[in-house]
Amino acid sequence: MASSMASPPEIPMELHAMNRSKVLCALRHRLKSSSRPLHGFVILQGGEEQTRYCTDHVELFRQESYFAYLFGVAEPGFYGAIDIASGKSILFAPRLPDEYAVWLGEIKQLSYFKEKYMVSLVCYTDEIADVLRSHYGGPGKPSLFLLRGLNTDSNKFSKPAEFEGIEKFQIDLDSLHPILSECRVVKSDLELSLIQYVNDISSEAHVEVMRKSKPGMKEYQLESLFLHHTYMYGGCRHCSYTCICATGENSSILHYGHAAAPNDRTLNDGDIALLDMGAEYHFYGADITCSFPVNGKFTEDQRLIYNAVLDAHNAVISAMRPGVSWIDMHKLAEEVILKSLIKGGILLGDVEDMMDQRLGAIFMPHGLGHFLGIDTHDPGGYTEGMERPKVAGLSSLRTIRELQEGMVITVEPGCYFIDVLLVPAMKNLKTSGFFNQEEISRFRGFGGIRIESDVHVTANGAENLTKCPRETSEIEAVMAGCPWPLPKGPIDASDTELPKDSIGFH
Ligand SMILES: [Mn+2]
Repeated sequence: MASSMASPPEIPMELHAMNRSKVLCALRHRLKSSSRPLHGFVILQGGEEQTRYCTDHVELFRQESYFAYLFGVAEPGFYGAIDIASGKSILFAPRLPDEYAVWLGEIKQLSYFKEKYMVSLVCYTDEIADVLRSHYGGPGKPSLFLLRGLNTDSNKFSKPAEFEGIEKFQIDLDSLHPILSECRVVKSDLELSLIQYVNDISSEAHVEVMRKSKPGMKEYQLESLFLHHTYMYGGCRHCSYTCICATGENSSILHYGHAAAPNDRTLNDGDIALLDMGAEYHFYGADITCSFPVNGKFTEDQRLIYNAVLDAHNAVISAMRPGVSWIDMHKLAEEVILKSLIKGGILLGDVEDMMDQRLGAIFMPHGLGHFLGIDTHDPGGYTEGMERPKVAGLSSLRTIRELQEGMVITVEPGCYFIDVLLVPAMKNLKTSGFFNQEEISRFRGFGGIRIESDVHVTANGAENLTKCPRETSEIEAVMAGCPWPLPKGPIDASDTELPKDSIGFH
């Protein structure tokens, strides 16, 4: 019977009260610096429950992320406001029909939400305009600061709040989004402790999956083991994103696991597995990738590519600290990987020339990492006026910012053998000379390796929140039955040959 060293923590609602004061403080500062009055309201509309197409099948609700950040409300159909003058926060709950009590349970009193969510006042959503006007102490029409802005990962816009009577207010659509997004970039200690918790339970689940993987299984069984562990022992009902459980050559498909490629391949002896899976707890998520051989022993080729990626992962984390440019970290990862491929005899020539020709992007077409928090791709990667780089590889970066204390960012270098990139590069006159054609042919169909950890930028360095086996020796030991974390002292190979049943993994 599997068990867990982590257990679901109490949910700290003061986390959201602190988020509100942070946003209020930043907004007041902005208003003051442009000589605008410190009156009006921030108002956000929470998420609505959705049904499946034309049916009455209700999808499991997950709160909209900006609303979750400010109010921590789990239920659908709410609005939330912050009074800029007084700092008071007001929640608006939907007025539920009497039948709700028959089908969906007790209709909660407003006082229940006031206590649960630590706000100054709770009213109904059909009272928004009246309540806001009655709380307004300033002259003229009260201003409303609504959330409208571009998500630079999806290219979609957030939806500004709409409610009856909104025309009686002065609308500001531009001020809030950049301020709120920026507040989400730097994490508080309470946010960090939730992100640490989802990392702990997700790391543990990855180890559980590693231990149970063997040839003959299906990829979806690995997904199922992960989901079971994080829900059963971690109380994580949601995961941060759809699990990517790619094995064999699927491991070079960057976003494998979608409906058209549903983690349904059978694992073969000798395959590499690339598992990108993360749990979510009280809106905050983990984003972790482990790569390992499904039979528990790295081949020489797998070890070469794996260590190239691990060296890049470790070099980046060692170099991370406030003030460091993320573009430089991306290039550092590319350089470490290219140097390893040269050393391994797969590439020929000078690493500087390869960097000039952007050869790194052939093997790692995605960006090095992204902000992480309530969203897997947390906002704030590009601030106003920042433009995406145009060149290959760097154009995939979800942020190009300098690191700052309190940021949480994923470090996820990878090395993949993707035919649609590799074949043209091997033919291109500018890059063909870099390839040892004989050696690289062995890697066609190899798939790829990614190692992804969630890293907190500290005052003078960085702290890795992810606690998975990373060295090849650690992975082999854990897959052979060693406990994790490994007992102190050198790994003794004879200890690792215990049959799995004898130490209770089933
Ligand atoms: Mn990621």
